[in-house]
Amino acid sequence: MAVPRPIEQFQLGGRALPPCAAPLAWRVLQMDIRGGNAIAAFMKLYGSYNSPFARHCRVALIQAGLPWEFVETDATGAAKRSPTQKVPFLEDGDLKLTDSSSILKHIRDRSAAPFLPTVSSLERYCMVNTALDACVNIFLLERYDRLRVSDSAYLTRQQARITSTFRELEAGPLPTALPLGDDDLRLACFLDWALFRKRIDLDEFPSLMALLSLAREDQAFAATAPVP
Ligand SMILES: N[C@@H](CCC(=O)N[C@@H](CS)C(=O)NCC(=O)O)C(=O)O
Repeated sequence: MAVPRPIEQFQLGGRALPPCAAPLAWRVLQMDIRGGNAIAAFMKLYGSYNSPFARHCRVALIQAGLPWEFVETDATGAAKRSPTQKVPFLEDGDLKLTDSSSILKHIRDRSAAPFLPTVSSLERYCMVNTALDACVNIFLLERYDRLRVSDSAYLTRQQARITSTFRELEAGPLPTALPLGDDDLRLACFLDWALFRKRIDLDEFPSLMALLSLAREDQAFAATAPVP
């Protein structure tokens, strides 16, 4: 049986509206009347609930407190609507963004919040992303082509990349208090997804597990947890 999903599309100021209030609020939110012209005032994020990239964008949207809609989209939908054929992608009026990083930059800008303000935070975010891409690549090859890491020299290299990145991140420094920056949020989205998909074992990486536990104390992060 299908598991009911949280109604994120009716977020207002970070609070989910009850379903009965949502349709009216939804219509009101769509309109920003200026000089008699109605303009769209909400963003549409296309993605899947369990994508770690889309989750990071959902966390940022909840934190920003801006009106937005989540449009659940599978690989076929992504192939039709985005040139990269990946999720997430975002529409904000005429603006179309096809990567979680540009989406995050846009959301943070719209809410006057910083996005990876230092070279070291950008570097850390990129490093995490490289390992996350490798892990998603391994996962999708297994799912689509039944290809296992042990069957492929390149996938063995991808797996080694993930392990060496985790070792580097485990050595720290890691944050001990909220709020997390986008580098650590990306890492937490990665770790939670990889545990959910049984891609990693964090026994060897207690500091990374501590970071994930800290992230789970964040309301927006907790509200967007992967759903089996
Ligand atoms: N660089 C992209 C990566 C997004 C990505 O890999 N998304 C996965 C889902 S988690 C996807 O759509 N994969 C489909 C495919 O590879 O065909 C981003 O940051 O948004």
